[in-house]
Amino acid sequence: MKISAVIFHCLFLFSLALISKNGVQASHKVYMHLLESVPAVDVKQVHRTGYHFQPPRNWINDGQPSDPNGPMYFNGTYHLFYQYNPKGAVWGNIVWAHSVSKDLINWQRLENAIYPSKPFDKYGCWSGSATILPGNKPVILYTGIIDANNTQVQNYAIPADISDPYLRKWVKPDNNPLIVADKSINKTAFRDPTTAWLGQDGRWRISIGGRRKNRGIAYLYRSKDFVNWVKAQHPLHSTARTGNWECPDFFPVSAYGKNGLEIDGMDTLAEGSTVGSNVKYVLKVSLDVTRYEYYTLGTYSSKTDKYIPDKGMIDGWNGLRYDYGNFYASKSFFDPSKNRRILWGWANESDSTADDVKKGWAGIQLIPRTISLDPKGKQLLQWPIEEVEKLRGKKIELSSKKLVKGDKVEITGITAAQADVDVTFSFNSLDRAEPFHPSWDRYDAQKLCSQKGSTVEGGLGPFGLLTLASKKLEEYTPVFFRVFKAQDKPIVLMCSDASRSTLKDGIGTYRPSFAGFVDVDLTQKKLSLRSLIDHSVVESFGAGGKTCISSRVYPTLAVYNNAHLYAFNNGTQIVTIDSLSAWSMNNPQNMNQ
Ligand code: DQQ
Repeated sequence: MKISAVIFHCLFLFSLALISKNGVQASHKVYMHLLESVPAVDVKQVHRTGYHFQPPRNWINDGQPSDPNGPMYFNGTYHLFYQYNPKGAVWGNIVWAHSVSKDLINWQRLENAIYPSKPFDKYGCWSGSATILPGNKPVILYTGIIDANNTQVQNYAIPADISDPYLRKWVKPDNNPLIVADKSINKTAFRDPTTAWLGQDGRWRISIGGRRKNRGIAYLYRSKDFVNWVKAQHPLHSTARTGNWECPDFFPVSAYGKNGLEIDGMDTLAEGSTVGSNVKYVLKVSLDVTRYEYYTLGTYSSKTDKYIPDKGMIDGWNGLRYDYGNFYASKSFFDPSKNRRILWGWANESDSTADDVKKGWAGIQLIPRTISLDPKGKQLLQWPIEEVEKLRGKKIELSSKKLVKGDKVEITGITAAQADVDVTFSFNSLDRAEPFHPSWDRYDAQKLCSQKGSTVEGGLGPFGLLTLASKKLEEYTPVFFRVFKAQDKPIVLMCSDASRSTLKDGIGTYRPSFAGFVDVDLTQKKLSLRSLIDHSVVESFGAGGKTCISSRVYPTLAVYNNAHLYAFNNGTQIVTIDSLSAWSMNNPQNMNQ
């Protein structure tokens, strides 16, 4: 076993040892001593985002939002629920907070929708999903915590008044819980029910995340009436040595075009003569041990009720990730108003817990993304929803700008701390690309990025953007590509490197050199990059959304008007900025106020 693999293995065993210490599956860190403290409402604003979703500024105190829950579009309104601690900026006291929007940009905060109040959720209302039942009736399935040992059951909630356009109040009927763990299930790792789908036999299905020893499991339950649920003999899917699966998400994607598909009746669609092989299925799981989200593409039919990943898919820690940075507990939903599937993900802070308490807030929701199948059928494409473009203000453009080795061009005239940048780079040749050393790990992009950072001279690359940069580059977060030669085809590395993002004292601040490989065809000799920059977050989409990386960073100099944006090249191969558009981004009218 290679040293890195040994270290990884040890870390895994160590994590499992922690997990099994009291038999409770860890999820969020619990800071008991901070749960009751309500910080003064002196919210530190400097790293607060402008156009990302955070609870409004003066909502008692800002608390900590985490997992997006039960997103749905109902009667012309988007609903976003999310895990929320109403009492402080650390995880705990979990309720379902609720916000609504007409356009996914401007949000109105409502009262908490689901909160502990009954024996079946007395110790917490954890993550779950919404399903719209026939007759246009929304129902929420969520995990209730019933005791101090974290025993998990599955509950449902329905709107108290279906005619209320905002569905403000939710009731939790007395026939809850709907599902309790049987003896074969670890009841402290049994949570996060998916949106339900209907099989051809007319029965509903849901999946619930968990683990048996180290095997990650997506349990499958069926029901005729949505009330009585029976565990299927075989799970929807499971994978050895992946640890606990949280927040599973299971949905169909169209094999052609960008339109999303409903989950409801999804395998009828797949097997119907008109659609048939035009559908693929996605199973995403949030791996508690690595805190990344992995997905596979595969086949499914409600006759077998098994999801089978396609040949060649890596089903485990080396698999495809939604995002190679800070992005977790995501959930998708079908938006019938625009025939698209939308993905919401949560980005936690990368600063210390003490910083979060001082700021009075922690955690943001990343910009929702449309999700579709890449035309080659081997990966997904993610792209910021088109609505975010409504926030674009002043625009500047650049084209045909050559960057020789060492060049750094400032993109001026926009608010670099709150911006949207879309750039396409081109190059004449791949000849100068460095060879990919056989000893390098094809799956450890992050390690490679930490060794070959943006200042390490290369052949083709590093080139890209320096975001949230101070004037003299004491601080910056580079987002860049580096191309390597390999036997079969070039290997493209994409990095979002937080290692020099702040001068702040290092203690407790996580500054990873996040990175992923980009499976892209370089025949056209072009690479595109879009970055959404918002004070303490940089969300980047490589090659049209094939590889996405989100970083949380805390500059001290590169803030507000002192933040700068550059395009750079530190490779010997000349690179041209074919086209670059950058916009100042406005704040939504009534979000984060
Ligand atoms: N967060 C929730 C759990 C879920 C985890 C608790 C993922 O339901 O597994 O707040 O971040």
